[in-house]
Amino acid sequence: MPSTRVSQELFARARSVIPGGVNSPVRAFRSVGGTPRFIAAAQGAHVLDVDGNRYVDYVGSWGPMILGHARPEIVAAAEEALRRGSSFGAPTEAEVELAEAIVEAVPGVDMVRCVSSGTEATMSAIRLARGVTQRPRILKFAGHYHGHADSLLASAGSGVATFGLPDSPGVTRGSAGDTLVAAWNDADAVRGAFAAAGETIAAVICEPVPGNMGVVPALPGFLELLRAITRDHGAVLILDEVMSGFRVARGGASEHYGVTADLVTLGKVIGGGYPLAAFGGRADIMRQLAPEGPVYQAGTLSGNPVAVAAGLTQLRLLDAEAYKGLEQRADRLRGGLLAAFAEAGVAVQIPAVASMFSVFFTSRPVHDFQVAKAADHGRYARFFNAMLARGHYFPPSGYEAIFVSLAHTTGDIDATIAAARELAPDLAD
Ligand code: KE4
Repeated sequence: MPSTRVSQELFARARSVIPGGVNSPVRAFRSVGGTPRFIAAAQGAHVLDVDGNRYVDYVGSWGPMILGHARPEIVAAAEEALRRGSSFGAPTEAEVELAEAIVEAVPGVDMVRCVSSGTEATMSAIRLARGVTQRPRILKFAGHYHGHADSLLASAGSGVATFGLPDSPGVTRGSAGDTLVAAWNDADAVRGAFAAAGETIAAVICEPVPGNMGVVPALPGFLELLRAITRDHGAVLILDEVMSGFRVARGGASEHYGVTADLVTLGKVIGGGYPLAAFGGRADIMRQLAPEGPVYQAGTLSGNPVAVAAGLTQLRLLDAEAYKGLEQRADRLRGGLLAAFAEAGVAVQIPAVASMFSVFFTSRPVHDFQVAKAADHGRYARFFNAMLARGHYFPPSGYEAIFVSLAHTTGDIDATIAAARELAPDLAD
């Protein structure tokens, strides 16, 4: 069993000065148990922890590292930008180039505003939608995560589309109360919400490829329903592509499904591993943003030159060949895992959209959060820890997406599959 002594020591130190010892909860390994690995370095498809253990990495910093870690072109671009100054609080040419690249790639995006996190992007898109429609309510879906803005930390009550209940202490009923929550893929719940309160709904927001309850694809026609019903009721359709943007296709899920939103939020891949996110969409809506319009939004480090240099370099390397290569890698890994579990008689679902997929230990097809939650997450924890011990770092939660990168070789993926075949019989009980 590889040593984790230094990670354990650091984790003990961290817990005395950082809540839970981490700067983001999922990193704490709470749902899989064990000691979070403190990472010392990363290169290509591999991460190295502080005890010297090397892993094939399928977390990829939760999405940004689509080209692998420390990609030379991105390192060089960031270094070059850094030497010219790290932050000016003033406009730069590179921000214009990044906005133009996003406008060119993402269907329906005429204008873009950069921010520093996905949470800022979705929070701002919601405010903009409420500002332009003068309506208070938003409709989201159970199991979808859009960052930690108050109005989006609302969980579903029982029943069809219910008014959101605060999903965290500190979120007031006031801020969650204007959030309607429906089950994903439940067309009747969406129709019911609009029939009951359509004229008060400013926006529908969804992850068009959910990746925060595991990957739970939209059923055929569901995204088209969201597009039609928002258009019919004068509501804004917001596709939260922070995770799926530039991941499932260059134009994200909008391109993959052929559904054009009014607003799109982006993050992760567009920052190349730096704090950079964005929201964009129809010009008539985006022009309502300050300073051109009355809807206020701002950010000290928005469009940061170093982050923009890295993100722009990453986007410029993501051509059609890149997406073909990503899907080949993901298909190989997914197929190998399915075969390994089938051979061992382990019931598993591995839903996928393009190169995004996740592993649910259940025999039931997973179409919404209820079924995702009913999967055997204890078995996922056993899978996670057994793979980690063998040098393969999957997401430390069954509610996350598995990411390959263009740096993963066939050898890396086949080694991961071999490890899964070896341990699958232990998961059969
Ligand atoms: P950030 O504020 O974490 O940059 O983005 C929030 C966000 C918004 N929308 C979607 C679809 C997202 O997936 C996210 C963040 N994703 C998580 C991964 N499940 C980030 C990892 C973490 O929370 O540490």
